[in-house]
Amino acid sequence: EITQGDEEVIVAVIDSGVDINHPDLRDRIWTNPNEIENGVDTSGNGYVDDIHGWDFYNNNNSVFNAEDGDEHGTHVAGTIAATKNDIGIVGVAPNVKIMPLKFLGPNGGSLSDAIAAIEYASDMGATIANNSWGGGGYSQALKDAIENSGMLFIAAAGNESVNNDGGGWFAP
Ligand SMILES: [Ca+2]
Ligand SMILES: [Ca+2]
Ligand SMILES: [Ca+2]
Repeated sequence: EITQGDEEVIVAVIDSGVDINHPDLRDRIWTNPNEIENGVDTSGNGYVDDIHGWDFYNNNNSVFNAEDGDEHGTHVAGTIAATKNDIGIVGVAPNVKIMPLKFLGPNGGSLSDAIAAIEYASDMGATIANNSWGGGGYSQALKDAIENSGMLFIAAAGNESVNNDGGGWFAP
């Protein structure tokens, strides 16, 4: 009676990579309508062949790398939008589309990549960004990117039972 989401709603998963071929996710992955796989930036957004998002960690269009341990982004994507079928799980909004934006790898991620991912999500039509990560100190650049994105910005909270209002630390 509330909502299960809509195909028109794009949720950016800014995280480690997302297994876009997972049977519970493959029908839920966003596709860049203006990009084709041909070795050039067809869509003109500065990213070559960004068919299903971008890997800011490795700086390429492969949004899932098993060797990088891309489990967390896959898990998060499933919690959001795993397909309503007879296998696996069902996400909280199984009708939305997931835009995989990887910026975390085996050694974490960089602030500049996080900001680039936020800007990409906003520019490419995501209206919601899921950010199940944290760490580092206050960043005016990150705050500005979030404020300028116009997206509903979902952030991790409650990890390690820490009060985020107190400036706690939490791992991705
Ligand atoms: Ca492109
Ligand atoms: Ca292309
Ligand atoms: Ca399922």
